[in-house]
Amino acid sequence: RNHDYQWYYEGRNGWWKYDERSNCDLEAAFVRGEKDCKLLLAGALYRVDFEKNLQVRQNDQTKRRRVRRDMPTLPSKGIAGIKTS
Ligand code: V3L
Repeated sequence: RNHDYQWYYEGRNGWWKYDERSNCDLEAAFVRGEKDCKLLLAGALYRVDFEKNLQVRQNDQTKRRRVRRDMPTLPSKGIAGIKTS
């Protein structure tokens, strides 16, 4: 359940953590050396491209956010749109 790494996506002025399930899926795909990972997020299908470090919405490819894999202690806005602290 706990990981050495956390995946983040870009918000307006900071980074959001992915929810735990998505984080597990991303990390597993990444360590397997896959080039991307498909995720269902807030009701829409997205693709996270590990080569470009981008999250792209599949039904509107103009909807793009930067992603990063970093320490779980990186300052963040919260988890999957839920603000913390
Ligand atoms: N996990 C959860 N929700 C997401 C994700 C994700 N990985 N990606 C997009 N959404 P788009 P501020 C985000 C949501 O990229 O104030 C945040 O989680 C996204 O939510 O255009 O700008 C916040 O809830 C957005 O509501 O396809 O930092 C919210 O934005 C919707 O999917 C505001 O964050 C469309 O995103």
